[in-house]
Amino acid sequence: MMPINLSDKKNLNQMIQSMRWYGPADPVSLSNIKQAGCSEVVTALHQIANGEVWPVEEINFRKKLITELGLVWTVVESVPVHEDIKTQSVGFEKYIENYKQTIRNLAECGIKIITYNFMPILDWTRTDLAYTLADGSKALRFEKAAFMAFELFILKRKEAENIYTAAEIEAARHRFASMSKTEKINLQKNILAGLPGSEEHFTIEKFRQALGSYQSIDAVKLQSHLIYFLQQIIPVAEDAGVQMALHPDDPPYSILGLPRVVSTQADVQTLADAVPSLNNGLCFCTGSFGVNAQNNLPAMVRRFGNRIHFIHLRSTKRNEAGDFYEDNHLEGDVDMYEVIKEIVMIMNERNISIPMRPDHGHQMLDDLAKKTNPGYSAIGRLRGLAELRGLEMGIIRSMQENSTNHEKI
Ligand code: CS2
Ligand code: MN
Repeated sequence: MMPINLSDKKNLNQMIQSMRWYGPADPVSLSNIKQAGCSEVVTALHQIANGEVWPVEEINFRKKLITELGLVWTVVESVPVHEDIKTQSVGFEKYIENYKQTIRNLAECGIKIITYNFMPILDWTRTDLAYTLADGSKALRFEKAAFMAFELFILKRKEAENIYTAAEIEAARHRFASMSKTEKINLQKNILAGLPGSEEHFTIEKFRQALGSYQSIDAVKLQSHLIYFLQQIIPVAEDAGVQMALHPDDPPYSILGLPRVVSTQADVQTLADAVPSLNNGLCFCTGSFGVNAQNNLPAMVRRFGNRIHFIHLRSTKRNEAGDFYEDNHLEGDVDMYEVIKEIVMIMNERNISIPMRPDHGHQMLDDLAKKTNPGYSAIGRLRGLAELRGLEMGIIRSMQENSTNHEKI
């Protein structure tokens, strides 16, 4: 895309501010979200079993709850993709047909941006849901040694012994020995059952079975299954005027020997080349892509700008051991200033506003005494959103000032 001349525009478009809402049982209410300054919420019908069609009546019922409060629902996060579609197991076509019908039904209700991911078995993964930071607030964290300890000594995945170095296995053994019984139980829970948005909950036995179903599926195969899925659903999305927004892998690399195919710029490029329609788009999650230091986020926003239909803003901080935790939204490894600058340029080139949400937040202040979905606290996300909107406003104002100064010269 060609950079625009900002002086041609009086008011630059800004991002649409939203928060994720898990439905009526979410301890963070719609009115909390409204008071945080959001104009929209992002939600999903979590009560519907993975793979089933979302009926129009249920979509409208949820929509009514939202609009009654003066909020808007334009983005779904997520319509989960059934495992049989990812593995192409016998009968998977039925689930693709159901997915198409859900796309049509959402469009009929006026909901036209659909987030989804293509991570095998597990959605996002963390080992620690209450990592205490220096200021006393709590963050989500992925600690490699703890994850390996789970894999080697709780799950007892034989093949894992061959993928880690002797030093890594030693570190994991050490870490495992240092854990209390409760810590071990929590670790297992966090990985297999604990995170909101992941639609599946596993026992160790069920999880071993699920891993077994991926034995013959490597990254090349999984990618071809994703491309097949896109070839099937994107024409339907085009017809219905729906933008599909694929969320990247979190973390953006293979775990537990499972392939992951939406982790890098090259991965996204392959999918865009295979199914060029712009309805085949992205949920640009800076926190997920940002864990891989090779991912140049501002450059990726520029490159895939036409395909970004939804944005998650969050920053992570990595270390050399391969651990990362979720940092304050304007700190950590993500250069949020550069990312938002690119987003503002892209939005104004496309002449649209793209919905965003602060992706996760710390538990802080009164959050610490409240039980919320991990990552989805009220005050922590409010802090993130407040910082992000301030940064965006500063960027927009200075862009406009620079262009008016140009005019004067
Ligand atoms: C997570 C996920 O990183 C994240 O945004 O909160 O729940 C994510 O939203 C889904 O995987 C998207 O499909
Ligand atoms: Mn995200």
